[in-house]
Amino acid sequence: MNGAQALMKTLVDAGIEVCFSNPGTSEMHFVAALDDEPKMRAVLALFEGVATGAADGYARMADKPAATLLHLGCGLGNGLANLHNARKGKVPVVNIVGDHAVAHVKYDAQLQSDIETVARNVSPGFVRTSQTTAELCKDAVEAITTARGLPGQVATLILPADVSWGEGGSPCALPAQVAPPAADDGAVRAVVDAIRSGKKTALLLGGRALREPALMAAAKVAAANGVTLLAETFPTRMERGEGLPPVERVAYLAELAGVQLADIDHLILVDSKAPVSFFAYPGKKSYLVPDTCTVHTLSRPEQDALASLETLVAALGADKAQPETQKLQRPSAPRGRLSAPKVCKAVGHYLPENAIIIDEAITSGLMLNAMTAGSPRHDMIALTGGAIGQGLPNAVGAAIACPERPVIALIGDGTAMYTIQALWTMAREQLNVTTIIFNNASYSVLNIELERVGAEDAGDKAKSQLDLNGPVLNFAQLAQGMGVHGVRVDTAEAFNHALEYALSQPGPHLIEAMVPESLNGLKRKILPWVLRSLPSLPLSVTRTLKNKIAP
Ligand SMILES: Cc1ncc(C[n+]2csc(CCOP(=O)(O)OP(=O)(O)O)c2C)c(N)n1
Ligand SMILES: [Mg+2]
Repeated sequence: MNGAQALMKTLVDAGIEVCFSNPGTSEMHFVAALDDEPKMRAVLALFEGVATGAADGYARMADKPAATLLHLGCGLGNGLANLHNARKGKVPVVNIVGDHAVAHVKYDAQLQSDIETVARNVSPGFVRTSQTTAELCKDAVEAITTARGLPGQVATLILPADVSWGEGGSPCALPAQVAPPAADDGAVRAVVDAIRSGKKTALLLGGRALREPALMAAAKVAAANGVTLLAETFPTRMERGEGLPPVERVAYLAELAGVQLADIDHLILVDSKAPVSFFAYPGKKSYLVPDTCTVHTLSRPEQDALASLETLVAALGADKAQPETQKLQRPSAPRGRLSAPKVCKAVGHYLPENAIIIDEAITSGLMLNAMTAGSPRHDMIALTGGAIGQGLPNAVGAAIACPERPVIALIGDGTAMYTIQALWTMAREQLNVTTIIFNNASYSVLNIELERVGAEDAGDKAKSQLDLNGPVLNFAQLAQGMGVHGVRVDTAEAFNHALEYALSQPGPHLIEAMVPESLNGLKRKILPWVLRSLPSLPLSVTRTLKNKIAP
């Protein structure tokens, strides 16, 4: 066996059965070894950001890592933004990055670069250049173990071409996985005391605590003790809809998050971190927890969130509590001229059972949560690291992990263009993905941010950097050009029809929704003013405003 063949066997024996690849010459032995291993599915991506984002989406849904195959430092660099999103989401990914043969490095050939430095930012827990064919699979086992542990991580194994082609590779087996610990007794006691204090208490759920069994345990705590349930702003994967406990996400806009957190005396973290503002704004706080609130940690990311919540339920004697769950309550089908809220409404109206929603709709998705809250049970995947271009690749990976489940990806037009090549992979693999692009011809959110950061007197040159209005992109045609059925619609009726059609036919579909910006004209003008005045208004008024802007 050569190194590549042994590595391939090590990967599949460890349950890694999909490789999202964009190879080059240094990876050719690994590519050849794919033929020796029927259990490894190889999925070609036409840009590395698609491969890494697909591996991320796959792991979020399969609960185990996929491999990526990337070409040296430049290929890895192209894939970095989505590895960043995976890292922030605590998602396991195993990168295999090809490198020059060890003896070739000193010649500083064209593609020679410092791969480890590129990798370290996204895989702080494991970066290694394997030195010999004999050691390669031991290195791979360490990479996989690091990736799969809690919290999940991105691990990067750099594979020199001669280590790959060298003879004498021997596959290695993974050691048994060590069960993660539950919350410490002291932490549980402190949380019980906080909950019993009679003060206003909230559980802030993140990571694995947003999956059904953990949600049910948290909802028992809520039902028995009047505790509020909150979810982190950008969940890695959140199970929601009919039959599951409703949980409010902490808002993206710091001012609105401030409203949600204003009267909480005890905030209890469960696989989440205390909320901070996405960006700093002049004169505004970065840390969003009110001064009067005490933060407790029930379960850290390296601990078992479900077991921790179950321990808490037992300690509170809440086993028999009846969790509040969501009833089926779909919005009606929208009518008339199309708008982003109407698209969200249609998604809520038509959402099939067991769908996977990928939300990278940016400003066009402001109503998505509210419109799908009472739809049939589904998973929601969000932009965990804020690096746009995650959604389309995630859809590829999610559809490969869950071929029986419909995937619906809602993507902003600006965002879509970062990793648009994902459409080609959807067509090639015939994935059940319905992509909805909101064509508002703008980086709309940045127009709002321009006002919020206090950049005064933006002129035409500044505004042109946030405007996609010439030439206007045609996503239906882009889709067709990559083998995906694509339609462009500008009425709600046509959108409804296109969505019903897409959901009833297998394979990928794209619907380009021609919509005005959700926050435009007067709304954009008054939003910064409303946000600024929130702290001086009574809490009940601010709650109403929050529910109007981002329910
Ligand atoms: C990798 C990366 N580059 C740039 C940005 C900055 N950015 C944030 S949102 C955005 C534009 C989003 O536009 P679009 O998808 O059209 O959504 P809209 O604002 O119109 O709702 C940009 C460029 C980012 N977050 N990540
Ligand atoms: Mg846009």
